[in-house]
Amino acid sequence: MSMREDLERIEAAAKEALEAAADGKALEDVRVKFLGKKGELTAILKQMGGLSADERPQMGQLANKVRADIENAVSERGAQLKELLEARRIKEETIDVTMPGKAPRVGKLHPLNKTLEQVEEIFLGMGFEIVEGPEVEKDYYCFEALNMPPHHPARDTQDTFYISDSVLLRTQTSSVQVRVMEKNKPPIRIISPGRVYRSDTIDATHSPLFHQVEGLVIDKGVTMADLKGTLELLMKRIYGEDTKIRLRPHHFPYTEPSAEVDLMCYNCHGAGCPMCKNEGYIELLGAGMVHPKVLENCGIDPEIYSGFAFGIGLERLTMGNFQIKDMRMLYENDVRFLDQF
Ligand code: 2NL
Repeated sequence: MSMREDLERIEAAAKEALEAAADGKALEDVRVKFLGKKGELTAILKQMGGLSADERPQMGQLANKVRADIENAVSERGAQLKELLEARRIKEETIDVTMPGKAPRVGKLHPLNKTLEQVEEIFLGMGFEIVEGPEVEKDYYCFEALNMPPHHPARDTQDTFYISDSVLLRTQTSSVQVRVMEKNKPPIRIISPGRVYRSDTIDATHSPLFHQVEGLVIDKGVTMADLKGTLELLMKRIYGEDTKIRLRPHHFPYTEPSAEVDLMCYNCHGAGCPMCKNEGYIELLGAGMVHPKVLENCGIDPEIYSGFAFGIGLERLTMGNFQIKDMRMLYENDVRFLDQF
């Protein structure tokens, strides 16, 4: 076969191979195969020495043309591939904006947190601060400072989770307020929301873990009227402006006098109905004037200062607010239930 035929065959083969090259890697392989140092064209050129003197320049010229042609074809195919691949990529990445979307599931606040936020908002509006403290507490802050000495029935192992003789899960958030009184001078205006623990058997109105919002106001000249006004405002904001409250005498070791506070039945507005067992009122919380001994224990002079305190069960408030009949629903995390609030 003549060299001319060889060169023409190489050019045709190169063009065919370029046509078949489908990506950058294949294109480069073709380039090396035909134009590289160990490529087919180089192999032919090495045979130039065996040609006659008048054939040599002709073949040289033809070889150069073939090389230039193949080089052009390589870069042309390169540009073509680039466009082709880009077009394919764009096609593959096309998003159909008319397809229906996947609606994200949006969570919502738990009814307990909803009520708590509402209560916090109301007290912040009255100039109270929100204070939190430890759930694992010293006996002193939970009982002793609150006028409940070692053998007081309220600290019975029956309803208290002890961790050691002097450390326990707090049974009320009063412990937080004792800590505040120890460290601060009056005036004090705080609420302390949080989890509390008592060894109760679970039923529709009891749980060993529940939530409290306690409140404390200490200043000169604070009276029971301030207590009643504050609680009345709270309940009017939550249950409506026509809501009334009622105070009944009670006993707590840490307040004197003490009262249980009833809420006008939100179902019958005081007329009497099955909801309030014909009472017209529903028991809601405990409160009273801070016992002088408690003030003394916390370094506050009861001859100069007085104050009121109250403890609200957040569960009970929430159940009343949203008409929930069974407390257990608040802990079961059944989305069908929680979705309703
Ligand atoms: C209830 C009633 C109450 C208090 C909590 C309190 C706090 C301090 C001093 C005095 Cl630092 N009292 N808190 C007062 C009266 C009642 O809770 O039914 N708890 C379950």
